[in-house]
Amino acid sequence: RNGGRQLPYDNYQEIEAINDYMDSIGRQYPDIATVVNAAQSFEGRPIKYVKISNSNFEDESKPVIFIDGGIHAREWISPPTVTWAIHKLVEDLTESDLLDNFDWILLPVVNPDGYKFTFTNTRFWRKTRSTDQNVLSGICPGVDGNRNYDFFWNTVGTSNSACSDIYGGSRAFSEVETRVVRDILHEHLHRIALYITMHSFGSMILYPWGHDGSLSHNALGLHTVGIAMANAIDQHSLTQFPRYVVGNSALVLNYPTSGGAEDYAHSIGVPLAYTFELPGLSNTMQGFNLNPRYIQQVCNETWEGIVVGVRRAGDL
Ligand code: ING
Ligand code: ZN
Repeated sequence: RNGGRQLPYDNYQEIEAINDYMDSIGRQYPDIATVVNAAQSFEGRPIKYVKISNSNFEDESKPVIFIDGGIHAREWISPPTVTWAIHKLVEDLTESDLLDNFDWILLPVVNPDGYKFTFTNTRFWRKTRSTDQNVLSGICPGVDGNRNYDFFWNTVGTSNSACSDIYGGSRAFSEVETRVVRDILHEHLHRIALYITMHSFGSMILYPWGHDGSLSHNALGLHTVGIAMANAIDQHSLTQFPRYVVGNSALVLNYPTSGGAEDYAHSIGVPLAYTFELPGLSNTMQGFNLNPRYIQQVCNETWEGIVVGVRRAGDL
């Protein structure tokens, strides 16, 4: 199937393969899948996403589920969980309500420059690769995408120093990569029912507010749906994987952080906004190097969580 262009799930996925896969899906299933070249990254790579609908995405008749991955370059388990969602919806749909009742936007790699750099140069690179931030950026390129969103930007759990791994950038949305996510959120804001940004690692489902640890007006909904997703994942998981922990981002992490995607999405009105910290099976940097034998498992169990979250989102 798919002319040998299927993505691997027994090894990590290269950016070129992910982009080719999306293009191939768009060509093979034009009635369901539309590939959008949203922008070029700082280094000129396409930032692509897939819009999926079994009716007409543009008639705006259904709630939208928006999932992104790969904003942090080294978190290699994140993009495959998003490409797997594309696969399940477009190539292997077994539960038709997921397309009958929802439209989808799936963006596997927000930060293709950083992601590429982790394959070619520096395995544990986290940030983007932009160099126009300030005088230091020539020696210290890159901005932490998950500190670059415009909600309490540059206030806590972030850094002003371009050389820091949690550098928030010279201004909110300084990065074209985060602007792509921002623009998707705003374009479809009135009907985005659920937003998930995929990270690793730690086996956690985190919800706002991350910047101060307070609870939002929708904390009960966020917690209830978060628990339901975690239970579904745990039920389909392996004994050697930790059970998921669900809670407010600042409380679960033990530190507040500002300028994150999940806080931003919720602040502009997305009712259910989450950060998933996928499994890592380590307490060290080796958590980013989850053994590739587990990629398929993580994709499967994460998909089970997504399905439960989507159905709950539709009920609210
Ligand atoms: N962790 C997140 C980070 O950006 C996080 C933790 C979650 C911060 C939600 C803010 C909001 O630091 C990883 N692994 O990137
Ligand atoms: Zn991350």
